[in-house]
Amino acid sequence: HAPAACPMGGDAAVALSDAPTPTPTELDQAILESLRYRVGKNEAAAKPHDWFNAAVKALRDKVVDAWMDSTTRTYASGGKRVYYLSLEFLIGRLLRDALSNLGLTAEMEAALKSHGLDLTEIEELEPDAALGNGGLGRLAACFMESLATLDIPAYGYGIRYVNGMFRQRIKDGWQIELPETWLAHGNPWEFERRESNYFIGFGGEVVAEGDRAVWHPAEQVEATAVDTPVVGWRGKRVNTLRLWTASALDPIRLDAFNAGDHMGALSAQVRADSLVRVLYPADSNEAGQELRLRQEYFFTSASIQDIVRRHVQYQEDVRTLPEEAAIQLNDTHPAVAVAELMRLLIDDHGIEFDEALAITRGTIAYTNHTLLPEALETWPLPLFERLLPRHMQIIYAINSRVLKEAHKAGLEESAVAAISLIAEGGERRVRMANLAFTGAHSVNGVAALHTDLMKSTVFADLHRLYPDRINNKTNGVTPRRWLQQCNPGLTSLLCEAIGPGFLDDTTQLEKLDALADDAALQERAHLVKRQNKVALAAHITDLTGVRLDPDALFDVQIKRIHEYKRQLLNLVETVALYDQIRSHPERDWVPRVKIFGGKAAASYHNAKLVIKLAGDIARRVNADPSVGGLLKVVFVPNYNVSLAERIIPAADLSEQISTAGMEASGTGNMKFALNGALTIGTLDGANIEIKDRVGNANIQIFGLTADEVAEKRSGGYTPREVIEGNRELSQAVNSIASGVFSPDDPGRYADLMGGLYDHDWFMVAADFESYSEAQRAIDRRWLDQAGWRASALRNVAHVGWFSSDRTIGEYARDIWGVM
Ligand code: GPQ
Repeated sequence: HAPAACPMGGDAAVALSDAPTPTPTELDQAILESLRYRVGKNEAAAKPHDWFNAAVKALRDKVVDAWMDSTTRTYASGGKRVYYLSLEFLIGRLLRDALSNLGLTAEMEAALKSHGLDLTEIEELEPDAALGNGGLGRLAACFMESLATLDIPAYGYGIRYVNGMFRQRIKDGWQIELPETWLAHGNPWEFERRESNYFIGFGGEVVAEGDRAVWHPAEQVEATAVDTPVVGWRGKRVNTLRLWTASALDPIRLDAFNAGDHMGALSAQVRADSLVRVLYPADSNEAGQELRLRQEYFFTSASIQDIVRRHVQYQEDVRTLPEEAAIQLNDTHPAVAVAELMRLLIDDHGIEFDEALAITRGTIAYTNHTLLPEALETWPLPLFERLLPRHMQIIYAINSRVLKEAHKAGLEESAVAAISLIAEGGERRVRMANLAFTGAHSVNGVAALHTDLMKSTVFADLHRLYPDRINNKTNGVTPRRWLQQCNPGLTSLLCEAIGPGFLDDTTQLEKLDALADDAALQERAHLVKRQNKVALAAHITDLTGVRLDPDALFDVQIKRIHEYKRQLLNLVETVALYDQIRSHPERDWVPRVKIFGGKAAASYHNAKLVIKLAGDIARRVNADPSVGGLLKVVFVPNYNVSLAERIIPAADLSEQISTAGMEASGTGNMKFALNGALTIGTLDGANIEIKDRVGNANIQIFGLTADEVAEKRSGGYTPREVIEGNRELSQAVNSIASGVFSPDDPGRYADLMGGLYDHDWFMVAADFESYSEAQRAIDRRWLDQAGWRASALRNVAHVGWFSSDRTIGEYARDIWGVM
């Protein structure tokens, strides 16, 4: 899969830090040695999985060489380090990534081939590291790669979940959640660091000893570091992703065991294990259980202790922390870092409260990823106080400073109440977003609209008090994984067309604009896309049995299932289209394949129902001879990073149709455009910035704006009238509601459709007509193939700005003060 025409293809242009690029025989030698001495097999006995392990371990040695170089350089230069704290890292596979970034793909291919093995088949043996839910976790993974690429000394900190994102099975159309077991065959990439361990306390009490507060936790667990190297583009730098695992201080109580209580003897270890056992599958919605708060504190405390230890070991004076360390909080999941750092500064280092707060603010910055009220973390105060009594004291003390400032600034009572770290009225709760905001020097949103809405809605009063704190950092995606690695055909073509400069600077993709009308280039880009579609179609047939026509328009919506993302709008329009095709078979319909994929949180009833509805529609439509293959619908099970890497390069149309004002940014939107798909989307999140760059002629925008949504919600929106006033819409909604697609259970969708009539919070009815017109406009664009292909090329040309290298460059300059 190495693009032949590209200098990167043979990886000849890749300059490794020091080490000379090994010839195939050297790498082959290393693999054979690794097979023998680390896997313990010879060639005759080796199974494919043994070869996979041997190949990774041989490659890992090259990674380690560059890793040591990077670490030595960092310690020698003494430069500021960046720490990215995230409860999620949605990494996917690493073999292709490491090979490509080190420039060893061709060598590995040749080495494996000499043993009759195919690299693409070996790659398939690697499980996805799925330690994240969706966009937030994937962003963290893209950022780690860009930090290494930009040669910024950085550590990612998170949890080494034993079970990552659940595996989704579709049984009779319903989602079933199965445990995911990525570590079942070991993890050849990681290094356990038994010497890097910390005690993490929970519960107990705080006692005054003189003028010091001393926390005596009732319970302690030990956090141990497990490190994974993160290779940047061209292997310039290798950084560390440090994930924590947990163990009991006393793994077995022998007295209890000997007395016959075999389970009780192990209970401390079981409790510790539970901390790192499973990723909460909640995405943009609350997971308000105690175990979640324990997970958050466990990994945050271990990380902050590690950061402070590293600092004092080399700098002695803890007061210089802000000059040497920048801590970025990925959403509020690690927001307790504010109180934890304060605790260490005050209780362990004897620093006064106000100075501790200044140091904390100088070090910490916070990224917000949603405005959805149900996703803003708050914890019942009694729970928080029971689990973290010392932190609760510190939070009260911060709050008292902040509220005094608010009064001094002359803010009215309602504003002061909104700013408080404690929500009053009803059950008192600790507001993690307010804690993060007040404990940080920078608070950023992830797209321009989102940042504006932060200022005018959820953080309006905090923004009045601290008007310089909120700033925007529009998200980005790594072009290595999301262009070079997932779409070698297009990468190779681009190298030929505009030269390889874009591999190091994606803004050079702009050169493609001048060539977008070139018929020969259009044809070649079309053939690349078609090849990708053929490959995807074969894969989907394997997974689902559904056969797809690679010449149809591939229309894709892949993302978590969420009402605000409006898979339902897409499905209702699909039903309307189905009706139209049957009523007017004589029209010049564009053959379409509607591809859906995504997971629903296990407890999210409507999201699970949407999956079932997609399956019900698919079964009916795909079997109907009267649509004559003009419409196919498929729900691809177990959507994950690896599946995204197959689907995105094969997409013609990217569905980014969230209710305006609700999708903070989106990042899938960027990946699709980078691979030459056109976007059909609302003026939401980063869609707006994509539109600004590709131009209105190369994107299909529809629907209400965020302001219009807010206005409609504030009164006078009657979805029933809208539905009844649109024949296509009411027909589609009524047919779903009355059981046309669910004859086995005709009432299945009655409530779901009833919700559209009665409140329609997500504006499905309000946006239907505009969406449906936009879809017909897409059909017209498709019928003009030259126009479509030029638009596709212009999308690629103008979205280089959405590289996470650009995003990380902005964080580095504006927030962290590195670079
Ligand atoms: N996002 Cl709060 C998640 O994926 N999970 C979450 O829990 C929250 C946000 C997403 C957000 O919905 C997208 O619009 C963003 O593009 C993404 O974070 C990265 O910022």
